[in-house]
Amino acid sequence: MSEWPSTLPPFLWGVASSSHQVEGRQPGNDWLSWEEAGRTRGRSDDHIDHWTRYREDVALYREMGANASRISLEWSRLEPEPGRWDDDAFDHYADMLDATRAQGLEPLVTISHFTLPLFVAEAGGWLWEGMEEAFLRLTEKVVQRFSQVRLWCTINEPTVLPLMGYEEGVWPPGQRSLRVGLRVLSREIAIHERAYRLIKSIEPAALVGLAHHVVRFRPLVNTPAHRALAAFLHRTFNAWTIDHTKEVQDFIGLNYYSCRWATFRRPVNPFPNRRGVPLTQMGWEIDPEGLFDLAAWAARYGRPILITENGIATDDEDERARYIKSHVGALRRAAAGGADVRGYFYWSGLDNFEWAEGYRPHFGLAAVAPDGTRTIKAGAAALREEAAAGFALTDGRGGVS
Ligand code: IFM
Repeated sequence: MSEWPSTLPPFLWGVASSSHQVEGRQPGNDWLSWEEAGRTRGRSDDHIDHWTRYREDVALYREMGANASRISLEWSRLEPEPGRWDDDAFDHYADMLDATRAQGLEPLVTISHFTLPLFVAEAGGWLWEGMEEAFLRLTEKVVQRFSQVRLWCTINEPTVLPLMGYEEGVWPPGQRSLRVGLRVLSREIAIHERAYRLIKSIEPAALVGLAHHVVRFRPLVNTPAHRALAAFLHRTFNAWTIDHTKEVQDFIGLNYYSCRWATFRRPVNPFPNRRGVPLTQMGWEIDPEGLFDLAAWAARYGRPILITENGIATDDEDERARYIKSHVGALRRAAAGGADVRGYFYWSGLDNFEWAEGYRPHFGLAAVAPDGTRTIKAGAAALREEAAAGFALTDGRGGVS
């Protein structure tokens, strides 16, 4: 059982992003190659340029009411060739983290958020036999160098990468095999376990976890068979990964966006939408109650819960504000019921590059013009208001502070 350290803010109000989605000036990684091969709706470019505008951005996050920022490290910058570490890139990230802390924002740092250096991807990516050792070398280097970081996430969405890249084939490396996808997932879990132990051996006080994508599965029709199917999908997609890593997670990090409806309609698709309901720019249904259910469910693991991502792609700022308020409200209810919720990270601070979907989905609390000018959107006020209202904590055993 892990406790929440008194040295951290009692509740983290954060914004989340990842290197490839906002930094620009990428030196070359598997996603850039995928984009160059025409596999995405448009290519990522340098207009956001968080890599050089990070000071402005962390000030903006502060203005949005945040006291935390989740970022990821771009492995291809830190180790552009096997064993060649780029000191300038390390220094640059150190500056970024210092600037983050100087704004009063607690950094939560993800080591791997989907992208891989070319030398790793070309050797076989997550299935390369040298992957585990390479990932651990990177982990050791970054944890030793960035000792100001107290919250580490080893791997972002370990189930999404195998699904999109190895089963559906719409992300790199473009394979289409469930069997291979499952091998990737078990490899990620094994790597997480070793990385967790390594980080704790270097920084025993750091909190280490995953950011796990969860979906609320609901029965499309209220029959025992549909309920059983929804429960099965929950066990396989949501619970399995946490069940297999619960001894090596100091917090349960959940990325939650939406629900999906369990149905036997053909072709069989474990992630169908309901028909005739409003959907976001990502084609996802809005279901704050799903976040309540999943936070309440995750309380069983006896760890602090961080919502490491939650957000909406829309151009309707009233809708964005309602989304934030209803989801934070759901979390407040889960906490009142005993879930030890310690953070809410909105995805994302800035409009950014949404992988295969390109720049069209607008998740950001701030818009970014082609010349890089940032403009905070009206919907961002919802995060500021929620943060100002504070969050009633529970100790996970029914006590409230
Ligand atoms: O943009 C992504 C992020 O990289 C991982 N989680 C889901 C987000 C929205 O699709």
